[in-house]
Amino acid sequence: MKKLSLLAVTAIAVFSCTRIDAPAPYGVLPTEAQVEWQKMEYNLFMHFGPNTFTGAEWGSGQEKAELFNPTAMDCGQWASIAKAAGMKGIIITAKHHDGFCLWPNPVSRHTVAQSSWRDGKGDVLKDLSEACDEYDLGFGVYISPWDRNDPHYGTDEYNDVFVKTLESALGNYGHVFEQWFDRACGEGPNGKQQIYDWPLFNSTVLKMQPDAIIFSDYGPGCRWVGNEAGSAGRTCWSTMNVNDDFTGPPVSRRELNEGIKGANTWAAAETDVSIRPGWFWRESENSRVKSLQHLLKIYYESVGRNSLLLLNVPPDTRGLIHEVDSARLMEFRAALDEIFSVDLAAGAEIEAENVRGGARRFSAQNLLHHDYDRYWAVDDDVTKVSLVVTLPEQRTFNRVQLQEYIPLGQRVSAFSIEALDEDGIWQPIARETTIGYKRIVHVPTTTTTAVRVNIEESEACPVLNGFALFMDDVYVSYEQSNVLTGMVKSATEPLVLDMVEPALIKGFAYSPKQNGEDGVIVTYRLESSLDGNDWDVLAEEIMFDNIVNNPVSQHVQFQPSIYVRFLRLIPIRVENTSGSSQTYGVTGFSPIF
Ligand code: FUL
Repeated sequence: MKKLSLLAVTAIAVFSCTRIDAPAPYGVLPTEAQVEWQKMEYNLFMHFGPNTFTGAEWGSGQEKAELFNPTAMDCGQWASIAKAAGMKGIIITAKHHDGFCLWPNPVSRHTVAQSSWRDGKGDVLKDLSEACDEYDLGFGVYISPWDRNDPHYGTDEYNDVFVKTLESALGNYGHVFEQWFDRACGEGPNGKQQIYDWPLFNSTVLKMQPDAIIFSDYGPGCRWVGNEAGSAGRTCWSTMNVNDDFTGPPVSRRELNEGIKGANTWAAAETDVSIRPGWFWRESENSRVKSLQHLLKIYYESVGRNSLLLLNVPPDTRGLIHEVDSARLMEFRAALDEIFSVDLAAGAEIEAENVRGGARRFSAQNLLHHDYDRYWAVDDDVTKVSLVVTLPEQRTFNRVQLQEYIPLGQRVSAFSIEALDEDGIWQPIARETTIGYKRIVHVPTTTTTAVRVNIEESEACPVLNGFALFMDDVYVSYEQSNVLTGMVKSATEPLVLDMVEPALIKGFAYSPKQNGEDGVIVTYRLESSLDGNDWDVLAEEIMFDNIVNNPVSQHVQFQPSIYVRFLRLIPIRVENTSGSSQTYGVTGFSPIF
Protein backbone atom coordinates (compact mmCIF):
# COMPACT_ATOMS: atom_id res chain seq x y z
CA MET A 1 0.00 0.00 0.00
CA LYS A 2 2.76 2.36 1.04
CA LYS A 3 4.76 1.43 -2.05
CA LEU A 4 1.83 2.12 -4.38
CA SER A 5 1.16 5.61 -3.09
CA LEU A 6 4.86 6.44 -3.33
CA LEU A 7 4.77 5.40 -6.98
CA ALA A 8 1.75 7.57 -7.63
CA VAL A 9 3.44 10.55 -6.02
CA THR A 10 6.52 10.03 -8.17
CA ALA A 11 4.43 9.83 -11.34
CA ILE A 12 2.63 13.05 -10.54
CA ALA A 13 5.92 14.76 -9.80
CA VAL A 14 7.44 13.68 -13.14
CA PHE A 15 4.32 14.75 -15.03
CA SER A 16 4.22 18.19 -13.46
CA CYS A 17 7.95 18.74 -14.05
CA THR A 18 7.62 18.06 -17.77
CA ARG A 19 4.44 20.04 -18.32
CA ILE A 20 5.22 22.83 -20.75
CA ASP A 21 3.61 26.18 -20.07
CA ALA A 22 1.46 27.94 -22.60
CA PRO A 23 3.11 30.94 -24.30
CA ALA A 24 2.91 34.17 -22.32
CA PRO A 25 0.37 36.63 -23.71
CA TYR A 26 1.79 39.20 -26.14
CA GLY A 27 0.88 42.93 -26.09
CA VAL A 28 -2.61 44.18 -25.33
CA LEU A 29 -5.21 41.44 -25.30
CA PRO A 30 -8.89 41.22 -26.15
CA THR A 31 -11.28 40.70 -23.24
CA GLU A 32 -13.34 37.54 -23.26
CA ALA A 33 -16.30 39.61 -24.52
CA GLN A 34 -14.16 40.95 -27.41
CA VAL A 35 -13.16 37.42 -28.41
CA GLU A 36 -16.82 36.31 -28.34
CA TRP A 37 -17.74 39.41 -30.35
CA GLN A 38 -15.17 38.59 -33.03
CA LYS A 39 -16.47 35.03 -33.24
CA MET A 40 -19.86 36.44 -34.29
CA GLU A 41 -18.20 37.37 -37.63
CA TYR A 42 -21.32 38.57 -39.45
CA ASN A 43 -24.11 40.78 -38.04
CA LEU A 44 -27.09 42.75 -39.27
CA PHE A 45 -27.20 46.55 -39.12
CA MET A 46 -30.60 48.25 -39.45
CA HIS A 47 -31.14 51.91 -40.17
CA PHE A 48 -34.75 52.76 -39.43
CA GLY A 49 -36.53 55.97 -38.41
CA PRO A 50 -38.12 59.09 -39.93
CA ASN A 51 -35.59 58.97 -42.79
CA THR A 52 -37.21 55.72 -43.92
CA PHE A 53 -40.33 57.78 -44.65
CA THR A 54 -38.69 60.93 -46.04
CA GLY A 55 -35.89 59.43 -48.11
CA ALA A 56 -33.23 61.51 -46.30
CA GLU A 57 -29.88 60.13 -45.15
CA TRP A 58 -29.50 62.67 -42.36
CA GLY A 59 -32.83 63.95 -41.01
CA SER A 60 -33.01 67.58 -39.87
CA GLY A 61 -34.64 66.71 -36.55
CA GLN A 62 -37.60 68.92 -37.54
CA GLU A 63 -39.58 66.04 -39.06
CA LYS A 64 -42.95 65.52 -37.44
CA ALA A 65 -43.00 62.44 -35.17
CA GLU A 66 -46.23 61.24 -36.80
CA LEU A 67 -44.27 60.59 -39.97
CA PHE A 68 -42.98 57.42 -38.37
CA ASN A 69 -45.78 54.97 -39.08
CA PRO A 70 -44.73 51.56 -40.39
CA THR A 71 -47.77 49.70 -41.64
CA ALA A 72 -46.79 46.07 -41.03
CA MET A 73 -43.92 46.28 -38.59
CA ASP A 74 -42.59 42.82 -37.69
CA CYS A 75 -39.30 42.36 -35.85
CA GLY A 76 -39.86 38.60 -36.00
CA GLN A 77 -39.42 38.87 -39.77
CA TRP A 78 -36.11 40.75 -39.34
CA ALA A 79 -34.77 38.24 -36.82
CA SER A 80 -35.84 35.19 -38.79
CA ILE A 81 -34.15 36.57 -41.92
CA ALA A 82 -30.98 37.43 -39.98
CA LYS A 83 -30.90 33.93 -38.54
CA ALA A 84 -31.44 32.27 -41.90
CA ALA A 85 -28.71 34.49 -43.36
CA GLY A 86 -26.26 33.13 -40.77
CA MET A 87 -25.89 36.38 -38.86
CA LYS A 88 -25.32 36.29 -35.12
CA GLY A 89 -26.67 39.64 -33.97
CA ILE A 90 -28.67 42.76 -34.92
CA ILE A 91 -27.79 46.40 -34.27
CA ILE A 92 -30.57 48.97 -34.76
CA THR A 93 -30.43 52.76 -35.00
CA ALA A 94 -32.30 53.35 -31.75
CA LYS A 95 -31.53 57.05 -32.29
CA HIS A 96 -29.97 58.49 -35.46
CA HIS A 97 -28.74 62.07 -35.86
CA ASP A 98 -32.30 63.45 -36.22
CA GLY A 99 -32.82 62.56 -32.54
CA PHE A 100 -35.96 60.44 -33.08
CA CYS A 101 -36.00 57.57 -30.59
CA LEU A 102 -37.38 54.17 -31.57
CA TRP A 103 -38.36 53.61 -27.96
CA PRO A 104 -40.36 55.84 -25.58
CA ASN A 105 -37.31 57.62 -24.18
CA PRO A 106 -38.56 59.56 -21.12
CA VAL A 107 -36.07 62.41 -21.64
CA SER A 108 -37.12 63.10 -25.22
CA ARG A 109 -40.23 64.57 -26.85
CA HIS A 110 -39.33 63.12 -30.22
CA THR A 111 -40.00 59.38 -30.02
CA VAL A 112 -42.32 56.56 -31.03
CA ALA A 113 -44.60 57.69 -28.18
CA GLN A 114 -45.31 60.93 -30.09
CA SER A 115 -45.83 59.10 -33.38
CA SER A 116 -49.05 57.69 -34.75
CA TRP A 117 -47.59 54.17 -34.96
CA ARG A 118 -49.65 51.84 -32.75
CA ASP A 119 -51.29 54.93 -31.25
CA GLY A 120 -48.03 55.95 -29.65
CA LYS A 121 -47.82 52.67 -27.71
CA GLY A 122 -45.24 50.94 -29.88
CA ASP A 123 -41.64 50.24 -28.89
CA VAL A 124 -39.22 48.98 -31.55
CA LEU A 125 -36.49 48.14 -29.02
CA LYS A 126 -38.89 45.98 -27.03
CA ASP A 127 -40.10 44.09 -30.12
CA LEU A 128 -36.60 43.66 -31.50
CA SER A 129 -34.94 42.56 -28.26
CA GLU A 130 -37.69 39.97 -27.80
CA ALA A 131 -37.29 38.74 -31.37
CA CYS A 132 -33.51 38.50 -30.89
CA ASP A 133 -34.07 36.40 -27.75
CA GLU A 134 -36.44 34.14 -29.64
CA TYR A 135 -33.95 33.56 -32.46
CA ASP A 136 -30.91 33.45 -30.21
CA LEU A 137 -29.34 36.56 -31.73
CA GLY A 138 -27.35 39.29 -30.01
CA PHE A 139 -29.16 42.63 -29.64
CA GLY A 140 -27.25 45.89 -30.11
CA VAL A 141 -28.05 49.59 -30.38
CA TYR A 142 -26.79 52.58 -32.35
CA ILE A 143 -27.41 55.70 -30.28
CA SER A 144 -26.16 58.84 -31.95
CA PRO A 145 -24.70 61.47 -29.62
CA TRP A 146 -25.32 64.05 -32.33
CA ASP A 147 -28.94 65.12 -31.93
CA ARG A 148 -30.52 67.60 -34.31
CA ASN A 149 -33.75 67.74 -32.33
CA ASP A 150 -32.88 68.02 -28.66
CA PRO A 151 -33.13 71.64 -27.48
CA HIS A 152 -30.25 71.10 -25.02
CA TYR A 153 -27.82 70.12 -27.75
CA GLY A 154 -24.79 72.42 -27.77
CA THR A 155 -25.01 73.07 -24.00
CA ASP A 156 -23.41 71.28 -21.00
CA GLU A 157 -26.82 69.98 -20.02
CA TYR A 158 -27.03 67.89 -23.14
CA ASN A 159 -24.38 65.43 -21.94
CA ASP A 160 -26.56 64.63 -18.92
CA VAL A 161 -29.62 64.23 -21.12
CA PHE A 162 -27.61 61.89 -23.30
CA VAL A 163 -26.51 59.83 -20.29
CA LYS A 164 -30.19 59.42 -19.33
CA THR A 165 -30.92 58.40 -22.90
CA LEU A 166 -28.22 55.74 -22.69
CA GLU A 167 -29.53 54.52 -19.35
CA SER A 168 -33.01 54.20 -20.73
CA ALA A 169 -32.04 52.33 -23.93
CA LEU A 170 -29.49 50.12 -22.24
CA GLY A 171 -31.38 49.43 -19.04
CA ASN A 172 -34.72 48.12 -20.20
CA TYR A 173 -34.23 45.57 -22.95
CA GLY A 174 -32.06 42.81 -21.54
CA HIS A 175 -28.52 42.06 -22.68
CA VAL A 176 -26.94 44.45 -25.21
CA PHE A 177 -23.87 43.03 -26.96
CA GLU A 178 -22.76 46.21 -28.74
CA GLN A 179 -23.20 49.96 -28.34
CA TRP A 180 -22.58 51.80 -31.60
CA PHE A 181 -21.32 55.39 -31.35
CA ASP A 182 -20.48 57.19 -34.52
CA ARG A 183 -18.45 60.34 -34.25
CA ALA A 184 -20.59 62.63 -36.42
CA CYS A 185 -20.93 65.83 -34.42
CA GLY A 186 -22.81 68.82 -35.77
CA GLU A 187 -24.11 72.06 -34.33
CA GLY A 188 -27.11 72.36 -32.05
CA PRO A 189 -30.05 74.77 -32.43
CA ASN A 190 -27.92 77.46 -30.71
CA GLY A 191 -25.24 77.12 -33.39
CA LYS A 192 -22.80 75.56 -30.91
CA GLN A 193 -20.98 72.31 -31.35
CA GLN A 194 -21.41 69.88 -28.51
CA ILE A 195 -18.33 68.89 -26.51
CA TYR A 196 -19.04 65.26 -25.79
CA ASP A 197 -18.00 63.73 -22.50
CA TRP A 198 -16.73 60.41 -23.86
CA PRO A 199 -15.39 59.02 -20.58
CA LEU A 200 -18.84 59.63 -19.06
CA PHE A 201 -20.67 58.10 -22.03
CA ASN A 202 -18.45 55.02 -22.09
CA SER A 203 -18.63 54.48 -18.36
CA THR A 204 -22.41 54.79 -18.50
CA VAL A 205 -22.58 52.11 -21.19
CA LEU A 206 -20.38 49.78 -19.15
CA LYS A 207 -22.31 50.51 -15.96
CA MET A 208 -25.53 49.45 -17.71
CA GLN A 209 -24.01 46.63 -19.82
CA PRO A 210 -20.64 45.50 -18.48
CA ASP A 211 -19.96 43.14 -21.41
CA ALA A 212 -21.02 45.50 -24.19
CA ILE A 213 -18.53 46.15 -26.97
CA ILE A 214 -18.37 49.90 -27.55
CA PHE A 215 -17.88 50.85 -31.20
CA SER A 216 -16.38 54.18 -32.24
CA ASP A 217 -13.39 55.43 -34.24
CA TYR A 218 -11.36 54.98 -31.07
CA GLY A 219 -13.02 51.94 -29.62
CA PRO A 220 -12.65 51.16 -26.79
CA GLY A 221 -14.44 47.90 -27.77
CA CYS A 222 -14.00 47.86 -31.53
CA ARG A 223 -13.14 50.45 -34.17
CA TRP A 224 -14.48 51.75 -37.46
CA VAL A 225 -12.72 50.27 -40.48
CA GLY A 226 -12.19 53.71 -42.04
CA ASN A 227 -14.60 53.43 -44.98
CA GLU A 228 -18.21 52.55 -45.72
CA ALA A 229 -17.36 50.48 -48.78
CA GLY A 230 -16.90 47.21 -46.92
CA SER A 231 -13.14 46.80 -47.05
CA ALA A 232 -10.67 46.19 -44.21
CA GLY A 233 -6.95 46.53 -44.88
CA ARG A 234 -5.02 43.58 -46.25
CA THR A 235 -2.83 44.34 -43.31
CA CYS A 236 -5.20 44.53 -40.39
CA TRP A 237 -4.06 44.80 -36.77
CA SER A 238 -6.65 44.67 -34.03
CA THR A 239 -4.85 47.30 -31.99
CA MET A 240 -5.17 51.11 -31.93
CA ASN A 241 -3.75 53.97 -29.89
CA VAL A 242 -6.42 55.53 -27.73
CA ASN A 243 -6.07 58.35 -25.16
CA ASP A 244 -7.61 58.03 -21.73
CA ASP A 245 -10.36 60.48 -22.70
CA PHE A 246 -11.20 58.50 -25.89
CA THR A 247 -10.75 61.57 -28.07
CA GLY A 248 -7.52 60.82 -29.83
CA PRO A 249 -4.74 60.87 -30.83
CA PRO A 250 -5.84 61.90 -34.33
CA VAL A 251 -6.17 58.83 -36.43
CA SER A 252 -6.08 58.57 -40.22
CA ARG A 253 -8.45 56.49 -42.32
CA ARG A 254 -5.53 54.32 -43.24
CA GLU A 255 -4.78 53.62 -39.58
CA LEU A 256 -8.41 52.77 -38.98
CA ASN A 257 -8.27 50.47 -41.97
CA GLU A 258 -5.03 48.72 -41.06
CA GLY A 259 -4.85 49.18 -37.30
CA ILE A 260 -1.58 50.00 -35.57
CA LYS A 261 0.93 47.31 -34.70
CA GLY A 262 1.83 47.28 -31.01
CA ALA A 263 -0.69 50.02 -30.12
CA ASN A 264 -2.14 50.46 -26.63
CA THR A 265 -5.75 49.24 -26.99
CA TRP A 266 -7.40 46.13 -28.42
CA ALA A 267 -10.04 47.49 -30.82
CA ALA A 268 -10.58 45.15 -33.76
CA ALA A 269 -11.97 46.57 -36.99
CA GLU A 270 -15.69 46.42 -37.67
CA THR A 271 -16.66 46.74 -41.33
CA ASP A 272 -20.01 48.51 -41.62
CA VAL A 273 -21.46 48.68 -45.10
CA SER A 274 -24.93 48.94 -46.58
CA ILE A 275 -26.47 46.40 -48.94
CA ARG A 276 -27.93 49.44 -50.73
CA PRO A 277 -26.33 52.71 -51.84
CA GLY A 278 -27.84 54.54 -48.81
CA TRP A 279 -28.11 53.57 -45.15
CA PHE A 280 -31.89 54.06 -45.06
CA TRP A 281 -34.48 52.34 -47.25
CA ARG A 282 -35.71 54.08 -50.39
CA GLU A 283 -38.09 52.74 -52.99
CA SER A 284 -35.79 54.05 -55.73
CA GLU A 285 -32.96 51.83 -54.49
CA ASN A 286 -34.86 48.55 -54.69
CA SER A 287 -33.10 47.92 -57.98
CA ARG A 288 -29.68 48.86 -56.56
CA VAL A 289 -29.23 46.16 -53.93
CA LYS A 290 -25.63 44.93 -54.09
CA SER A 291 -25.01 41.89 -56.26
CA LEU A 292 -23.97 38.51 -54.91
CA GLN A 293 -20.48 39.05 -56.34
CA HIS A 294 -20.18 42.39 -54.58
CA LEU A 295 -21.28 40.87 -51.26
CA LEU A 296 -18.74 38.06 -51.63
CA LYS A 297 -16.01 40.61 -52.28
CA ILE A 298 -17.08 42.45 -49.11
CA TYR A 299 -17.07 39.19 -47.13
CA TYR A 300 -13.53 38.35 -48.21
CA GLU A 301 -12.39 41.89 -47.43
CA SER A 302 -13.96 41.95 -43.97
CA VAL A 303 -14.40 38.53 -42.35
CA GLY A 304 -11.50 37.31 -44.49
CA ARG A 305 -9.29 40.15 -43.21
CA ASN A 306 -9.60 39.92 -39.45
CA SER A 307 -12.70 42.11 -39.26
CA LEU A 308 -16.36 41.67 -38.35
CA LEU A 309 -18.90 42.33 -41.11
CA LEU A 310 -21.84 44.51 -40.08
CA LEU A 311 -24.11 44.48 -43.11
CA ASN A 312 -26.86 47.10 -43.18
CA VAL A 313 -30.23 45.95 -44.50
CA PRO A 314 -32.70 48.76 -43.79
CA PRO A 315 -36.40 47.98 -43.21
CA ASP A 316 -38.90 49.65 -45.56
CA THR A 317 -41.94 51.82 -44.79
CA ARG A 318 -43.95 48.71 -43.93
CA GLY A 319 -41.38 47.94 -41.24
CA LEU A 320 -40.24 44.83 -43.11
CA ILE A 321 -37.05 43.78 -44.84
CA HIS A 322 -37.85 44.17 -48.50
CA GLU A 323 -38.17 41.02 -50.62
CA VAL A 324 -35.27 42.03 -52.89
CA ASP A 325 -32.89 42.34 -49.94
CA SER A 326 -34.00 39.12 -48.25
CA ALA A 327 -33.66 37.18 -51.50
CA ARG A 328 -30.11 38.53 -51.92
CA LEU A 329 -29.22 37.65 -48.33
CA MET A 330 -30.36 34.07 -48.93
CA GLU A 331 -28.40 33.88 -52.17
CA PHE A 332 -25.35 35.15 -50.29
CA ARG A 333 -25.86 32.58 -47.52
CA ALA A 334 -26.17 29.76 -50.06
CA ALA A 335 -22.94 30.88 -51.75
CA LEU A 336 -21.05 31.05 -48.44
CA ASP A 337 -22.31 27.59 -47.52
CA GLU A 338 -21.25 26.24 -50.87
CA ILE A 339 -17.76 27.73 -50.57
CA PHE A 340 -17.06 27.05 -46.91
CA SER A 341 -18.89 23.84 -46.11
CA VAL A 342 -16.15 21.50 -47.37
CA ASP A 343 -12.75 21.91 -45.72
CA LEU A 344 -10.31 20.42 -48.21
CA ALA A 345 -7.65 20.19 -45.51
CA ALA A 346 -9.71 17.60 -43.62
CA GLY A 347 -7.78 14.41 -43.00
CA ALA A 348 -4.39 16.09 -43.54
CA GLU A 349 -1.26 15.52 -41.44
CA ILE A 350 0.50 18.66 -40.23
CA GLU A 351 4.17 18.70 -39.29
CA ALA A 352 5.75 21.84 -37.92
CA GLU A 353 9.47 22.67 -37.77
CA ASN A 354 8.99 23.55 -34.13
CA VAL A 355 6.45 22.54 -31.49
CA ARG A 356 6.58 24.18 -28.10
CA GLY A 357 8.69 22.01 -25.80
CA GLY A 358 7.99 19.10 -28.16
CA ALA A 359 4.66 18.77 -26.30
CA ARG A 360 1.72 17.00 -27.95
CA ARG A 361 -0.60 19.56 -26.40
CA PHE A 362 0.84 22.24 -28.74
CA SER A 363 1.18 20.09 -31.86
CA ALA A 364 0.46 21.56 -35.29
CA GLN A 365 -2.26 18.96 -35.75
CA ASN A 366 -4.34 21.20 -33.45
CA LEU A 367 -4.77 23.53 -36.42
CA LEU A 368 -7.34 21.11 -37.82
CA HIS A 369 -9.13 20.68 -34.53
CA HIS A 370 -12.39 22.55 -34.17
CA ASP A 371 -12.01 23.22 -30.46
CA TYR A 372 -11.26 26.98 -30.49
CA ASP A 373 -8.88 26.76 -27.52
CA ARG A 374 -6.57 24.10 -28.98
CA TYR A 375 -3.68 25.67 -30.80
CA TRP A 376 -0.23 25.13 -32.26
CA ALA A 377 2.51 26.95 -30.35
CA VAL A 378 6.28 27.10 -30.69
CA ASP A 379 9.18 27.82 -28.37
CA ASP A 380 9.48 31.36 -27.05
CA ASP A 381 12.49 32.34 -29.15
CA VAL A 382 10.98 31.15 -32.46
CA THR A 383 9.43 33.85 -34.63
CA LYS A 384 10.17 32.41 -38.06
CA VAL A 385 8.85 28.91 -38.62
CA SER A 386 7.24 26.69 -41.25
CA LEU A 387 4.71 23.94 -41.22
CA VAL A 388 3.78 21.43 -43.90
CA VAL A 389 0.24 20.23 -44.43
CA THR A 390 0.21 16.88 -46.23
CA LEU A 391 -3.16 16.18 -47.78
CA PRO A 392 -4.59 12.65 -47.90
CA GLU A 393 -4.68 12.93 -51.71
CA GLN A 394 -4.33 15.54 -54.42
CA ARG A 395 -6.83 18.35 -53.77
CA THR A 396 -7.81 21.54 -55.59
CA PHE A 397 -8.48 24.82 -53.77
CA ASN A 398 -8.23 28.60 -54.18
CA ARG A 399 -8.69 29.87 -50.62
CA VAL A 400 -6.42 29.28 -47.64
CA GLN A 401 -7.82 30.12 -44.22
CA LEU A 402 -5.57 30.79 -41.23
CA GLN A 403 -6.44 31.78 -37.68
CA GLU A 404 -4.37 33.14 -34.83
CA TYR A 405 -5.35 32.35 -31.27
CA ILE A 406 -6.15 35.96 -30.33
CA PRO A 407 -6.77 35.42 -26.58
CA LEU A 408 -2.95 35.42 -26.42
CA GLY A 409 -2.60 38.51 -28.63
CA GLN A 410 -2.09 39.20 -32.34
CA ARG A 411 1.45 38.36 -33.37
CA VAL A 412 2.09 37.42 -37.00
CA SER A 413 3.23 40.30 -39.24
CA ALA A 414 4.32 38.41 -42.40
CA PHE A 415 3.71 34.98 -43.86
CA SER A 416 3.81 33.16 -47.15
CA ILE A 417 2.15 30.05 -48.54
CA GLU A 418 3.58 27.52 -50.98
CA ALA A 419 2.21 24.46 -52.77
CA LEU A 420 4.17 21.39 -53.82
CA ASP A 421 4.20 20.97 -57.61
CA GLU A 422 4.38 17.72 -59.57
CA ASP A 423 8.18 17.86 -59.65
CA GLY A 424 8.35 18.11 -55.87
CA ILE A 425 9.24 21.81 -55.93
CA TRP A 426 7.58 24.30 -53.58
CA GLN A 427 5.87 27.03 -55.61
CA PRO A 428 4.84 30.32 -53.96
CA ILE A 429 1.10 30.95 -54.02
CA ALA A 430 0.74 33.87 -51.60
CA ARG A 431 2.66 36.39 -49.57
CA GLU A 432 0.73 38.40 -46.98
CA THR A 433 1.18 40.29 -43.71
CA THR A 434 -1.25 39.90 -40.80
CA ILE A 435 -3.52 36.99 -39.85
CA GLY A 436 -5.48 37.90 -36.69
CA TYR A 437 -8.68 36.14 -35.70
CA LYS A 438 -9.32 34.92 -39.25
CA ARG A 439 -7.59 35.45 -42.57
CA ILE A 440 -8.90 34.03 -45.84
CA VAL A 441 -6.20 34.30 -48.49
CA HIS A 442 -7.02 34.22 -52.20
CA VAL A 443 -4.57 31.96 -54.00
CA PRO A 444 -4.53 30.81 -57.61
CA THR A 445 -6.58 27.63 -58.15
CA THR A 446 -4.05 25.07 -57.00
CA THR A 447 -4.02 21.27 -57.26
CA THR A 448 -1.50 19.70 -54.92
CA THR A 449 -0.79 17.09 -52.25
CA ALA A 450 0.94 19.45 -49.82
CA VAL A 451 0.88 23.06 -48.66
CA ARG A 452 3.59 24.86 -46.72
CA VAL A 453 2.90 27.87 -44.51
CA ASN A 454 5.92 29.98 -43.61
CA ILE A 455 5.57 32.41 -40.75
CA GLU A 456 8.19 34.91 -41.87
CA GLU A 457 7.87 37.51 -39.10
CA SER A 458 6.05 37.54 -35.82
CA GLU A 459 6.12 40.04 -32.94
CA ALA A 460 6.37 37.09 -30.52
CA CYS A 461 6.32 33.32 -30.98
CA PRO A 462 3.31 32.58 -33.23
CA VAL A 463 0.21 30.87 -31.85
CA LEU A 464 -2.26 29.61 -34.45
CA ASN A 465 -5.48 27.67 -33.98
CA GLY A 466 -6.88 27.17 -37.46
CA PHE A 467 -5.94 26.09 -40.98
CA ALA A 468 -8.42 25.22 -43.73
CA LEU A 469 -8.59 25.02 -47.51
CA PHE A 470 -11.62 25.87 -49.63
CA MET A 471 -12.60 25.97 -53.26
CA ASP A 472 -14.66 28.95 -54.36
CA ASP A 473 -16.30 28.44 -57.74
CA VAL A 474 -18.87 31.16 -57.12
CA TYR A 475 -16.89 34.37 -56.85
CA VAL A 476 -15.68 35.68 -60.16
CA SER A 477 -13.51 38.74 -60.09
CA TYR A 478 -16.05 41.45 -59.31
CA GLU A 479 -13.63 44.15 -60.39
CA GLN A 480 -13.59 42.65 -63.87
CA SER A 481 -16.84 44.37 -64.71
CA ASN A 482 -16.37 47.43 -62.52
CA VAL A 483 -12.93 48.92 -63.08
CA LEU A 484 -12.52 51.87 -65.44
CA THR A 485 -15.89 51.59 -67.12
CA GLY A 486 -16.35 53.39 -70.37
CA MET A 487 -13.14 55.39 -70.76
CA VAL A 488 -11.72 56.63 -74.02
CA LYS A 489 -7.96 57.21 -74.03
CA SER A 490 -5.49 58.65 -76.49
CA ALA A 491 -3.64 56.00 -78.53
CA THR A 492 -0.31 57.05 -77.02
CA GLU A 493 -1.47 56.81 -73.40
CA PRO A 494 -0.57 53.70 -71.41
CA LEU A 495 -3.28 51.75 -69.62
CA VAL A 496 -2.27 51.30 -65.98
CA LEU A 497 -3.69 49.02 -63.35
CA ASP A 498 -2.89 49.77 -59.68
CA MET A 499 -3.88 47.06 -57.23
CA VAL A 500 -3.00 49.34 -54.28
CA GLU A 501 -1.01 46.48 -52.64
CA PRO A 502 1.27 43.95 -54.36
CA ALA A 503 -0.60 40.73 -55.16
CA LEU A 504 0.06 37.44 -56.78
CA ILE A 505 -1.86 37.44 -60.05
CA LYS A 506 -2.44 34.82 -62.69
CA GLY A 507 -3.05 37.31 -65.47
CA PHE A 508 -5.30 40.18 -66.43
CA ALA A 509 -8.48 40.96 -68.31
CA TYR A 510 -8.83 43.88 -70.72
CA SER A 511 -12.29 44.71 -72.02
CA PRO A 512 -12.42 47.15 -74.93
CA LYS A 513 -15.46 49.17 -75.93
CA GLN A 514 -17.80 47.28 -78.20
CA ASN A 515 -18.79 50.20 -80.47
CA GLY A 516 -16.07 49.68 -83.09
CA GLU A 517 -15.43 53.46 -83.31
CA ASP A 518 -13.34 54.37 -80.26
CA GLY A 519 -10.61 51.94 -81.19
CA VAL A 520 -9.03 49.00 -79.39
CA ILE A 521 -5.47 48.11 -78.42
CA VAL A 522 -4.27 45.54 -80.94
CA THR A 523 -0.60 45.18 -80.00
CA TYR A 524 1.11 46.41 -76.86
CA ARG A 525 4.14 46.21 -74.63
CA LEU A 526 3.49 44.75 -71.18
CA GLU A 527 5.28 46.02 -68.08
CA SER A 528 4.95 45.48 -64.36
CA SER A 529 6.13 47.25 -61.22
CA LEU A 530 6.06 46.87 -57.47
CA ASP A 531 6.25 50.59 -56.70
CA GLY A 532 5.19 52.50 -59.82
CA ASN A 533 8.77 53.78 -60.39
CA ASP A 534 10.82 50.83 -61.57
CA TRP A 535 9.19 48.91 -64.38
CA ASP A 536 10.05 45.43 -65.70
CA VAL A 537 9.26 44.59 -69.29
CA LEU A 538 7.27 41.36 -69.30
CA ALA A 539 6.84 41.23 -73.10
CA GLU A 540 8.04 43.59 -75.88
CA GLU A 541 5.09 43.07 -78.15
CA ILE A 542 1.91 41.06 -77.67
CA MET A 543 -1.20 40.94 -79.80
CA PHE A 544 -4.86 40.55 -78.91
CA ASP A 545 -5.87 38.22 -81.73
CA ASN A 546 -8.94 39.17 -83.75
CA ILE A 547 -9.84 41.92 -81.30
CA VAL A 548 -10.96 44.42 -83.97
CA ASN A 549 -13.55 42.09 -85.42
CA ASN A 550 -14.57 40.62 -82.13
CA PRO A 551 -13.94 43.14 -79.35
CA VAL A 552 -14.81 40.89 -76.39
CA SER A 553 -13.00 40.83 -73.08
CA GLN A 554 -9.41 39.57 -73.49
CA HIS A 555 -7.94 37.31 -70.82
CA VAL A 556 -4.16 37.02 -70.71
CA GLN A 557 -2.64 34.32 -68.48
CA PHE A 558 0.86 34.44 -67.03
CA GLN A 559 3.01 31.34 -66.62
CA PRO A 560 3.85 31.26 -63.71
CA SER A 561 1.83 33.77 -61.66
CA ILE A 562 3.57 37.07 -60.89
CA TYR A 563 3.74 39.18 -57.75
CA VAL A 564 3.18 42.84 -58.64
CA ARG A 565 1.30 45.97 -57.72
CA PHE A 566 1.10 47.74 -61.10
CA LEU A 567 0.55 46.46 -64.63
CA ARG A 568 1.05 48.74 -67.63
CA LEU A 569 -0.04 48.18 -71.22
CA ILE A 570 1.78 50.54 -73.60
CA PRO A 571 -0.16 50.57 -76.86
CA ILE A 572 1.87 49.93 -80.01
CA ARG A 573 -0.92 49.53 -82.56
CA VAL A 574 -4.41 50.91 -81.97
CA GLU A 575 -7.22 50.38 -84.48
CA ASN A 576 -10.91 50.85 -84.96
CA THR A 577 -13.12 49.17 -87.52
CA SER A 578 -11.87 51.55 -90.24
CA GLY A 579 -8.14 51.15 -89.57
CA SER A 580 -5.61 52.95 -87.45
CA SER A 581 -7.17 55.01 -84.62
CA GLN A 582 -6.14 58.00 -82.46
CA THR A 583 -8.02 56.64 -79.45
CA TYR A 584 -8.97 53.41 -77.75
CA GLY A 585 -11.87 52.58 -75.42
CA VAL A 586 -11.76 50.65 -72.17
CA THR A 587 -14.63 49.20 -70.18
CA GLY A 588 -12.53 47.03 -67.92
CA PHE A 589 -8.93 46.34 -66.94
CA SER A 590 -8.49 44.08 -63.95
CA PRO A 591 -6.30 41.40 -62.40
CA ILE A 592 -7.11 37.70 -62.50
CA PHE A 593 -6.26 36.14 -59.14
C1 FUL B 1 -22.27 57.44 -40.11
C2 FUL B 1 -23.62 58.19 -40.10
O1 FUL B 1 -23.42 59.57 -40.28
C3 FUL B 1 -24.43 57.58 -41.23
O2 FUL B 1 -25.67 58.23 -41.35
C4 FUL B 1 -24.63 56.11 -40.92
O3 FUL B 1 -25.41 55.97 -39.78
C5 FUL B 1 -23.28 55.42 -40.75
C6 FUL B 1 -23.39 53.99 -40.36
O4 FUL B 1 -22.51 56.09 -39.78
O5 FUL B 1 -21.35 57.98 -39.27
